[in-house]
Amino acid sequence: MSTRAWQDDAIREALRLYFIMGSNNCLPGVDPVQVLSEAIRGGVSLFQFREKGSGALVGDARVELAWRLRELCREHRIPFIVNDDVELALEVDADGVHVGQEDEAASTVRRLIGDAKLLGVSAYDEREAETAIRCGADYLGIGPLFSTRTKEDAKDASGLDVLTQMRELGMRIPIVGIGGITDGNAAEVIRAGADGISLISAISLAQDPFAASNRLRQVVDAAFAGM
Ligand code: TZP
Ligand code: MG
Repeated sequence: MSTRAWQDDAIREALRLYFIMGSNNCLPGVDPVQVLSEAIRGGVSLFQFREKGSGALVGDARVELAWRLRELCREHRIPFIVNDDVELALEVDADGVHVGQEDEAASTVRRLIGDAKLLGVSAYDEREAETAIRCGADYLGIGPLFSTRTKEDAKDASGLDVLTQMRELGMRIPIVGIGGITDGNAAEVIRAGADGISLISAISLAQDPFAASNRLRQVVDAAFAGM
């Protein structure tokens, strides 16, 4: 029997519109707290704090921003996940941790965070997905599905077949697609087998993050309603 606190159905629900952001993903001069606040109002269902890459905050400023975003999520009952930093996740009592293939091993992270917190793992293909599941992932982030300019070291876009194939292979774990997702391709991602879409720039760089997330949420909900 699993002692995991999170059930798959609750995870799937949370993955619907999964917003990822760090301060350096926002337009110049725009407050990330304001962006997340508007994005939640528009329909974001889960948030990941990813403060990395060029221009990212470090030290106390990074921790302070994590706290502010964490509190905002708590206020709105939105799960708050920290990218690739178990120590920070424990410090702010995040709901989970997300790691990529180059980060700390998923099995190590699971041991450190226990079964009460969510563990998300990025995977590019079926092989990485299988390993992540074995190492204790609660959900997978599959991508980049489409080309992205946000992640400096991103692999080539895989296209949607990887999602279809994972489902055909019988992988039932909650999955969120990532990489170059917009309101124009979000419905295809859902129809290919994802439980939700995760994205950065389609919301973080939008002139109106409320309108952008509201539109994305409508597209995702409509895609599920039509299946
Ligand atoms: N992992 C794979 S692609 C990506 C990450 C973090 C970046 C996604 O950003 P965008 O702006 O939604 O393409
Ligand atoms: Mg990473």
